[in-house]
Amino acid sequence: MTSTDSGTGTGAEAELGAGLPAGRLAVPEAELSVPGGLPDPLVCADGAPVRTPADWWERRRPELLAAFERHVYGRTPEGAVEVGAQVLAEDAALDGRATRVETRLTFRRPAVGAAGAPDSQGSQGSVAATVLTYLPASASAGSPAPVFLALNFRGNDVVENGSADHTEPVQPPWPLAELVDRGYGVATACYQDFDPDVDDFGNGVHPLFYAPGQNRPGEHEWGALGAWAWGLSRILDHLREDRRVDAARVIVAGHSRLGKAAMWAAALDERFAMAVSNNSGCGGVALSRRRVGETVEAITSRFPHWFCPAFAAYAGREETLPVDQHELVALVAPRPAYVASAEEDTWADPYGEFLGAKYASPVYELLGAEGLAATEQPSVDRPVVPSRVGYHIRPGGHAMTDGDWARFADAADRHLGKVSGRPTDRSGPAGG
Ligand code: GTR
Repeated sequence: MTSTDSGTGTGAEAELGAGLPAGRLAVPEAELSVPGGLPDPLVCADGAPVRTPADWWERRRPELLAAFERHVYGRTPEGAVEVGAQVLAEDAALDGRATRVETRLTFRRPAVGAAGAPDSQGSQGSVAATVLTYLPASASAGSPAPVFLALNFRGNDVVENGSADHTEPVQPPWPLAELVDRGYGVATACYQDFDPDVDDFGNGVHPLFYAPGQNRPGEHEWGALGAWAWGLSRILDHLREDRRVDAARVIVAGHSRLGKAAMWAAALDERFAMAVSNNSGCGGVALSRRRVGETVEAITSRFPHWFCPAFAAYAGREETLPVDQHELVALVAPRPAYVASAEEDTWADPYGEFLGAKYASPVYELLGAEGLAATEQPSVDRPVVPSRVGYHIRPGGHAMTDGDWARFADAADRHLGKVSGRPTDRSGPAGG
C-alpha cells in the first residue's frame, strides 16, 4: 500500500505520492500510522512551491515557525525583561585546565509608566537562574572557545558531581573534563529555574509576560518548552557578553524534554550555531504521524503544560497537524543539526527520530548544504552518519551518555571547525 489520503490504495495501484493531497511528501506507508503523507517543508500552505533560498527565508520559514507556534509550542512573547547578572564564583577547576564560573541571572518585568513605577504584575517578583560555565583555561578574547549549552534536569551540582540520591535514578556527572580537553566550554542551568515542570503557570517566567489579569497562557501561547527555550536564549545572551566564548559557535543541546526545548530554541534563535537533539522523541524530532512510542495523546495527557493548549486537539488526529517534526529540524537549516537515538528507547521512537532528520534534508539541500547522508537508519554496529544533518543510534536506553557527548563534539569539530584542545581518541562508536 502507498500512503494515500484515504489509506485504501494498494502497492500495485499507485506509486508513492499518488492520491496525496497537495503539499504532502510521499513516504512509505510503513513509516506513518496515519494517511496523507508528511507535510512537505518545501511547499507553502497555499500550495506554492519553495524553489529558491529566498522563497525559504522570506516565506516558507516564517510560515513554518508561525505554524509551530500556533499549533505545537505556542508563541513566545517578544517583550523585553530586565536582566541582571551577578557572578557568584569564578575559580580554576579541573586541575587548572578550566575556569569555572557561576552566575546568577535574574529576570524582572520592566518598570512601566512615566514615573517608572512597577506595573500591576510587579508583585509577581523576579525569576532567577544560576548558570554554571566551564571554559577551557586557555580561552581568551583572542582565542575564544566554542560552547555547548544544555539545560540540566537535577541541578548544576549533579552535572558536576553526579547524583547518589537513591530515591531517583542515579546520574553520572557530565564529561566536563573530556569536553574541556577537546577545546569546548560547557554552560548549563537547571531547567526548573526558568519554569518549574508542573502544570502551574503561576511561577517561572510566564507571569513576567502576562497581560493584566492573565494567569495562564492562552490557546496559542507558549508552554513550558517555550519557556525553557527562552531560557536557553537568555543564557546565550549572557555567554555572548563573555569574550572568552566564541559567540559564533554556541551549540545548543539537550536530552529528552530538554532535547525538545533545545531544538525549539535553535528554531527560534538563529544565533545558535548548531543544535543537538538527544532522545528527544515526541514533540522533539520523532514524527508525530508515526504514533509509535509516545503519541500526541500520551504526551498531552501527561504533560499538557509543555505545549500550547491547542496541541492537545491533535491527539488521535495527527494527520491534521499542519506541521510534523521533520520541519522542526528543517528550521535549523542550514546550521548543523545532530540527532541521537538509543536502541532501547522505544518510547522516544528511534526510527521516528531518524525519519525526522531524514525528511528535513531537502531544506538543507535547497540551501546548498548537505542533508542526512543516509536513506536507511544505520545499525547500532555502524551508528554514526557524519553529514551536516548527523545521526547516531547507540545500544542502551534513554540517557545522554559520555559516548553521546563525544559524538556531539565530533560533529561540532567537523561542521563548525576543529578547535584546539588536547588530542583525544575520536574513533570509537557511540556508547557508554
Ligand atoms: C518522559 C516523556 C518524554 C521525555 C522524557 C524525559 O516521561 O514522556 O516525552 O521527554 O520524559 O524528558 O525524560
